[in-house]
Amino acid sequence: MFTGVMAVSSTVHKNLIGGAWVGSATGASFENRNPADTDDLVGTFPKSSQEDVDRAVEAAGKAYESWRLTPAPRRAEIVFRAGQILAQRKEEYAREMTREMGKVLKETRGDVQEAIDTAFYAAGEGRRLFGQTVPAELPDKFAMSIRVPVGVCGMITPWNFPMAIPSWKIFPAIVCGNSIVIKPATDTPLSVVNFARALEDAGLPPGVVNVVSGTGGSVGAPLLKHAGIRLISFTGSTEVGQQIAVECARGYKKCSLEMGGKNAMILLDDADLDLAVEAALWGAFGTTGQRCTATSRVIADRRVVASFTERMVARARTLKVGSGLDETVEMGPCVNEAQLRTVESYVQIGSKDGARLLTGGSRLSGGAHGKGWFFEPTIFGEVKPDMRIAREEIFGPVLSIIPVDGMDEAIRVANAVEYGLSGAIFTRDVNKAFRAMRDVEAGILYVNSSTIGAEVQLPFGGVKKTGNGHREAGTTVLDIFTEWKSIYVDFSGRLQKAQIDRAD
Ligand code: UN1
Repeated sequence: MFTGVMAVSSTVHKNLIGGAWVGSATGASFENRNPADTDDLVGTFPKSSQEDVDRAVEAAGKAYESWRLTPAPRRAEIVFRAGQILAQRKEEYAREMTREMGKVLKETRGDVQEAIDTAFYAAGEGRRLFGQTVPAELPDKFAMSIRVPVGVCGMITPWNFPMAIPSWKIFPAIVCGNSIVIKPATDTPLSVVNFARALEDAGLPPGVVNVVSGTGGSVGAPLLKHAGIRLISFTGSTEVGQQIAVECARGYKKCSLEMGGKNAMILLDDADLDLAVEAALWGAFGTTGQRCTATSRVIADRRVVASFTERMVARARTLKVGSGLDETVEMGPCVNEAQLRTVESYVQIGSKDGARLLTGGSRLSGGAHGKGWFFEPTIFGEVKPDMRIAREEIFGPVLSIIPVDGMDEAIRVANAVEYGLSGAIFTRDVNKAFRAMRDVEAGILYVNSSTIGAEVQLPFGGVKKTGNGHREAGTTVLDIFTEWKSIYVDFSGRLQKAQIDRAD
């Protein structure tokens, strides 16, 4: 349980390499501070480099030899136990997560819950991991496909879902028999350390999961280039994802990328407006807008745009912004100063491009906001589809309302961006709902609900510059973390030639 003492304590944290918690090879470390109160030092973490990465990859390679031979149901039982441990520690880990990255407690509890859900789902796969048996074209011959692990996997994870996203990758990866080196985001290493502790306490053998903290340049880059790494799994910006893809191509590594979004909620003239307002509020300002699934555009039919906008602005003004550790707060800070500056610059860009700033637009300082990176919930109206705020990912609490004439234009505008992660439509017309399901270019689509809040048992990912064709979660994640092997067993006792030995 949370105590007052924990809120002011800070700890020296270590890397996890080969089952031992160790400092960086150089002894260097970096600070992790609370974005709601920068006087609050959450802890220090190893500032690692090439040498630490080399050791971790070596440990992972060694562990892989026996882990890949451990029966998948046994591997999965450890994952199941880790899920149970996370459930016991949910409150503690949620509080530490809020303290290190700012989102409100009910959301960090949700983040840990998403990891628990993933554990239980992935654990079930330990007794499935289905392959196929198919008929062979020759007599006395058997044909089947099986899934085999990829090897040592490198993972580079973001700060906005500091435990859920590592869990999407790590749990299925280890059920499949891989071993891991993970570089957590520099803003949120503690949640990955906590996650690794749960795995350790669940009985995971040393070296199967290794944690190396540090920057993209000094840990991410060596990980990408390391010859011992067979796969890189990345969630983060589209720009960095592209660099990773290029580097993986050079090294012939398998690579799965989960990147940006510019998600639209389409609001038709028959929509339940009160419901749409609540959904847009949650989608745009939940996690301070820092989700790749965040609602950053509402594309509204002109017949309802005024009344939607009026209600939306009124509700946004009531949102309580502050420290996520305060249960009454609805929106926490931006994760760091750089993110806050990006949001500020997009507000300037939006105003300069001629959009109408309807509410927010400024940093909150003074009083309870004096020591954190707080920004007002911000809404722009009369946004045109070609404006930068309507096209570029902001990753902050900024919503653009784009008026359109009818459904055809709404879909055109929704699709006129480079991303395609999530989308939503609000309508009571089932025919229109099905058209949106078919025509919106996105990996996830919601009918009469917000663009955020995916469940772990369906594929998660997107099209265009959002992804590179892979899907995490669901059973599709197994295609990332296994390779297919096709097996032919000829029990005829003679050499049979496929395609050639036939009667005609
Ligand atoms: C992300 O923002 O990177 O669907 C992940 C959702 C969450 C996950 C978001 N379950 O919004």
